[in-house]
Amino acid sequence: MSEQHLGAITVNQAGYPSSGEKLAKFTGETSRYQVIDAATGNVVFTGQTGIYVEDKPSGCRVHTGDFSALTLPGKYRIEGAAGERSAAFVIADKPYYELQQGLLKAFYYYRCGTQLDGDYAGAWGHKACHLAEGTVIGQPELKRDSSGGWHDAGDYGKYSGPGAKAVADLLLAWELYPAAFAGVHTLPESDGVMPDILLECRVELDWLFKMQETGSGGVYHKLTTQHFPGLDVMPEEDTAELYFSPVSATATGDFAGVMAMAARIYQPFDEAYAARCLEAARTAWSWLTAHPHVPGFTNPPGITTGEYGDEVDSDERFWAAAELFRTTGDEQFHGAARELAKLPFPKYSLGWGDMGGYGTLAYLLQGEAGTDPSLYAELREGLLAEAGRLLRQSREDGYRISLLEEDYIWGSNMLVMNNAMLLLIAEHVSGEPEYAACALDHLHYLLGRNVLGISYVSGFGEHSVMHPHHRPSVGDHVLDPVPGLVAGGPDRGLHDEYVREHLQGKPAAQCYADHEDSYSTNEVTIYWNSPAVFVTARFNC
Ligand code: G3I
Ligand code: 9MR
Ligand code: ZN
Repeated sequence: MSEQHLGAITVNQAGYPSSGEKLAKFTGETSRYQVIDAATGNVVFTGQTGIYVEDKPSGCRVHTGDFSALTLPGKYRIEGAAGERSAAFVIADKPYYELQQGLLKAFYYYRCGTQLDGDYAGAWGHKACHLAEGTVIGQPELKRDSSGGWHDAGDYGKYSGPGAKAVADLLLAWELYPAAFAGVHTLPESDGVMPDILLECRVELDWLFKMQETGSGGVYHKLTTQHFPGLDVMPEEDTAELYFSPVSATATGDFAGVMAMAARIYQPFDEAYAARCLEAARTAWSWLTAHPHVPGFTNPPGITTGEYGDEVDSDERFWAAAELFRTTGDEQFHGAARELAKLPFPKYSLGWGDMGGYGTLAYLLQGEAGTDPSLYAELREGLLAEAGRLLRQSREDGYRISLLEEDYIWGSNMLVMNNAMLLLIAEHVSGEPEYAACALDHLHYLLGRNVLGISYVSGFGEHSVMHPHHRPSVGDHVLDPVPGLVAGGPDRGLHDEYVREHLQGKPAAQCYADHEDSYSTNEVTIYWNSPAVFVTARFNC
């Protein structure tokens, strides 16, 4: 699959805004090229690629063709001197509208516990799943309602921390770019008032409430079967017993953070719901203060599903404190955030494991008034320094993204989108447009301007992911995968058998296989989609 695209001309297959910069990337020798109208074959632009970069992550000599002068909306391809052709792309005023809708709709497809039906689900419907009560590990007599929320990924587990990251990205997208979500009412619950993005997040928040231990306020780390089901098992056929794994500090911190955020954001739409979120956040915070030293989560005996282990919980605690402070203005949380900020965890990471960046955003996005001026300045400068580093790295990269060779890890596309998110926050904080231009380059990579010429979003682009490690897409007998899903992307660690057998010795950015067996490069997750929603929202305002 990947080989045939190498040496090709790659573009953002979702297209380019009419007024902006338009670059295509070429591998191989410098060449003349032409842009042709996809329908008529007429040549509309001719150019010559510029100086090349020996690009380490992709292992290729990469040239750039700049056709920014072409601004006429239409559908085009680029043709090289030897007749090779790029995928089709459009030039349009708002080329990413459908993409953003599709990336958000993916969360509807991830829904658990409800039937996805014809009108809303198209060819990709299925029956309601995972409706049984779950057993709390260590308390076999305790059964709890476990239904709802989103499946995590290509598997059907539901994990509190990763769920909180996904919701946080979506809520931040709404908070920063509400215009991008205006007038979209396409869900079964749409009422013309609450925007779809908030309705969709409520699905996951409603499930997260069920993950909070009664009494203590601690949050169960995850809810899964003992083992992953087979790859072609549809959700409603996955009927093995469900287990609540024990409470963890990371899950509890993430829960407090996202509930505090939700309390603020739902307030204008549904006061009672907002109050419930805040109460849940406060009780989670109480659990954290009562449990200052907690070992990191590890899978209990007999459970082999995703661990999401994380030894360090000060970042999740920091997020919780900072977000509770932002929402309530209560000095108790401010004091805690200031103390936690002194600890040496990453302050600008939007991980699933490193959540400190959300705390930093909570602190900065409320504005300076009422904050500690020195902490505010430190976080602001640190954020801009980090964004500056990403900018410099992107300028040196053949494909203009910020990933170094060692950053092509499991879920590298999350880093691509998280870094773009950080750049956009830097734009928001500083007003500097160069950060946004760099973020857009990251979107271009995700949508096909990469060494493999593949769009990593299913259903978007002429050469997009066709065989994700996603159980419904494998099991549903529909040729096309569920659309709008972001695949993990290249992982140089070759963490599954398929890639170990097929991709030995490949450069980092080529360590990807569009094959359903490659769970380490071609799985999909809610928290790889969510930062992509944030990024596309910025370019749809
Ligand atoms: O952080 C280190 C980095 O310092 C090091 O240089 C690099 C070298 O490989 O590794 C980095 O750690 C990686 C870690 O993810 C960081 O995110 C590990 O190698 C890598 O194995 C680990 O992968 C995680 C994977 O589960 C295996 O645990 C993915 O992030 C995580 O997204 C993935 O999550 C799975 C769930 O378990 C189950 N559901 C599906 C989901 C997606 O595949
Ligand atoms: O299918 C599983 C996927 O959802 C997980 O992210 C991945 C990593 O934990 O594991 C996959 O399951 C594989 C298992 O780990 C090893 N045997 C093959 C399974 C895939 O069919
Ligand atoms: Zn389900």
